[in-house]
Amino acid sequence: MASYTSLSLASLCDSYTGAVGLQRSYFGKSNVRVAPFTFHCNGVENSPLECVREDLGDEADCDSYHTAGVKCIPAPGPYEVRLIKDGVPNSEEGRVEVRDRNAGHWGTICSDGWDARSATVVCRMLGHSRFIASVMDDGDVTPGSGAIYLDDVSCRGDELSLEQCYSRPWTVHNCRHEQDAGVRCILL
Ligand SMILES: [Ca+2]
Repeated sequence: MASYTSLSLASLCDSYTGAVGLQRSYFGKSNVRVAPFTFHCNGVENSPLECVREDLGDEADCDSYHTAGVKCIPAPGPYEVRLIKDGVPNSEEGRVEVRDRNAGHWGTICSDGWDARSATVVCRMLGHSRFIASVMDDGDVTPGSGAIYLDDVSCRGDELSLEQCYSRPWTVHNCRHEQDAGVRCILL
């Protein structure tokens, strides 16, 4: 039995931004003994051995079907955003699309946690300097297709780019395109 958060595994992936904990032998059943330990890490450790280890003892539910796994997601390059309205790019309002500037394909952002502070960062990334930013209701945003790159975005509002905000790791989400985030930049 493994008990961890994605943060606890981040230390296993020094050169990546995203680490996702995968439970219940996602990568296949192990044929070696599964150590009955829970690791409590805060993400800054250089090795899981530096984390506080809790021995769950012989009673633990630690058979070979409960092997922990880690998936490391390559860090995206600088983000680029655009707004899509009626199927074409619009400088002031629409569905927010984001891409890794070095990789190419556009994807969307989930509206979970999406608020005016995050919208402010999007308007700034679009090059606007004097504006009032607001979020569009899900029902006013035409759903996109393809990848959903960001979810649970949380910005302070003074960031220069969305990669400086908190979010789940790139491409990790629990959303549908009906929840694609939208932004309105009212220019002053
Ligand atoms: Ca979410």
